[in-house]
Amino acid sequence: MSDACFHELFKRHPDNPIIQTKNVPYPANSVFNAAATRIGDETLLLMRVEDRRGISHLTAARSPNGVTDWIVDSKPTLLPCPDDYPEEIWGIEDPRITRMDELDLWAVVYTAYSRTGPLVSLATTRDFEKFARMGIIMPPEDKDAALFPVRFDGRWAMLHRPVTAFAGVGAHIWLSFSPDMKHWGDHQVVIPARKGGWWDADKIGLSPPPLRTAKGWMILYHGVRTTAGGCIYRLGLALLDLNDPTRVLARSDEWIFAPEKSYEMTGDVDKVVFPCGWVAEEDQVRLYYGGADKCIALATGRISEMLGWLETHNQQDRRLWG
Ligand code: BMA
Repeated sequence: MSDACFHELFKRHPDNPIIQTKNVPYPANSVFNAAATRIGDETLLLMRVEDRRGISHLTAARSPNGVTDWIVDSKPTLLPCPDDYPEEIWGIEDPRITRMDELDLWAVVYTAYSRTGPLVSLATTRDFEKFARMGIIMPPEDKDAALFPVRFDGRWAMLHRPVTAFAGVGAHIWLSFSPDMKHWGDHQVVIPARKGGWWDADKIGLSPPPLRTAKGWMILYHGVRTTAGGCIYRLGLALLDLNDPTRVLARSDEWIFAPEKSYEMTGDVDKVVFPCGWVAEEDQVRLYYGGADKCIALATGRISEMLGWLETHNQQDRRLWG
């Protein structure tokens, strides 16, 4: 299908990229892959900032409308703390924020870059100034994790992406449960990577946290296609049952968003769109994504259009997956 007849579900903001290294008030190599939430009337991004050694930390930016007038913290908001948390030796990356109304706090799940590979860590906060670290919650190699905002039969739930040979070759999206957010079990693959020529063959991962809709939990995930010219990070949709997120109600056949613009095609890592946050206001969603591991961009979509599109692009016949 040509671009001309593909109805874009997410429209890029004309002022993209909305945040670049020059907007960070201290020296940095890149700013990208930001988590997002609402805090009062403001939109808050918790951005991955890579310093000029190559080590990442997290810095908050706040905007009254989620589009312009960003005020970026004058210094790093959450730095790696390898003295107390040795797994953070090579930085902290790619956060996902979930608002936990029951606990009146935000949970921030992030990748800690340890000597033995990436793993999943958790911190909580009530103000994005002070954070309470809970340490490692998934051992290496694991990343692309986010919590659901509610419990299921009394247990918290988390999507994540371990790399293990357990479910065959490939990196798949798993679902795990916990009584306390610290101890996790009942692990299961919920969305496997497809194989062969698929856009999401062999390696996929959750992008922003699951988004509650009337028809199910909307999942936006990235698929990593390996080509002779390098990797391409594209995005697709899935829908999980509202009461039982182990049930996949729909999964898109085609990708819905792919690197096209110069700020997505060229950067520290070319051909990457990598969202870690979205903010919904009624039917509208603002999607914040990293462009080519260099900058932050914004695209907007409608939940009703995503749900409608999934109905006609639901591909669940596993025989075709490989
Ligand atoms: C993934 C993560 C992301 C990054 C992407 C493309 O594995 O490390 O932080 O944006 O690769 O380089």
